[in-house]
Amino acid sequence: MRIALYNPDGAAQFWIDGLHAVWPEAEVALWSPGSPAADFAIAWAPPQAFFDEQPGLQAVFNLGAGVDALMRLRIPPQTQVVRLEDAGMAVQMAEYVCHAVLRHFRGLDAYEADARAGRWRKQDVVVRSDFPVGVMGLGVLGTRVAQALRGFEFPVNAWSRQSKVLADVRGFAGAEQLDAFLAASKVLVCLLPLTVDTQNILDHRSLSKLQQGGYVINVARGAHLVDADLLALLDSGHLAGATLDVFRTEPLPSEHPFWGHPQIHITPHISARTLDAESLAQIIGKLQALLRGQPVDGVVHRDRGY
Ligand code: NDP
Ligand code: OXD
Repeated sequence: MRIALYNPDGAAQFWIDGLHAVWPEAEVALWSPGSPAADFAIAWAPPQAFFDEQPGLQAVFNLGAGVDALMRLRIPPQTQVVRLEDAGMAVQMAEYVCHAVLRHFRGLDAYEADARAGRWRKQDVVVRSDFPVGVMGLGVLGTRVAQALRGFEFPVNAWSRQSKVLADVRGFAGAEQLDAFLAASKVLVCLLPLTVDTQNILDHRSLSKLQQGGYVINVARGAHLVDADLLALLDSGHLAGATLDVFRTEPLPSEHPFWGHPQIHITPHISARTLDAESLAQIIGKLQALLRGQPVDGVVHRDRGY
């Protein structure tokens, strides 16, 4: 068995050693143009040539949860695309989103500014019932985030493609319930996959539907958000702020107006990092199942794009 690696997050040797520990006879190597064709691949954002040169790939394991970069490529029809599910990312996403929500809800930025200025001042109390949080995407990560927010007793709404039931969370589904979901939410957390249906979904129309003083947390993909529309709604005062971890162009260009914006917090795509050990263990388990001819979770539906 030949396994091609492309752009593993950590050291390539970690992956080679880890795979050899289970399949000592396997040929595992970093791919570069002209490499021998492989049976399986473990890759993050490979170029088109990666697939063009490997027409017999049985499966590609995406080194991340989001497969939008792969879905832009022509992948051989028989190649199964398998993504990471959780693999240590869900708890990180819950930490990040809860931190952003709590920082805004408790006015901690204002307290930090006051502390720097040597000012002792209490903000008005905000009650949870005035702070409903809407989670777009109730998949592996969105579910964990919604549950973590419930742990802090926020009212939580969730929107998915198909209807889902999650304890103490108000569910909305499909395009026809999007406006009702937005109108019921003050804070919006985007955890959707990037697909033809979801690109630019955070635009002026949808963000205007959030409750007055709304707050946007985008931890999914930069192309979900129309940057100029967010800026316009911050200027108009309809939105109070945003926490953004993902951007249309990464790294965020130095001249971008998000940098230094007083109402926008920025992080460099770190809300949920890919963890080597967890990812290796999950991929080994899935590859063992595939080799036994068993079904595996996390196979991407190419027609819907996630
Ligand atoms: P899942 O595939 O498990 O969940 C996706 C959710 O989105 C599902 O609930 C799905 O609905 C819903 N959805 C998809 N399309 C639509 C639509 N058109 N309308 C309404 N709902 C829709 O993905 P994960 O939770 O694992 O990951 C979500 C995304 O998070 C990834 O695609 C990636 O882009 C991003 N991510 C970002 C990271 C970061 O560090 N910033 C790290 C990891 C992931 P249904 O349940 O009905 O199928
Ligand atoms: C992912 C990511 O999709 O890191 O896993 O963004």
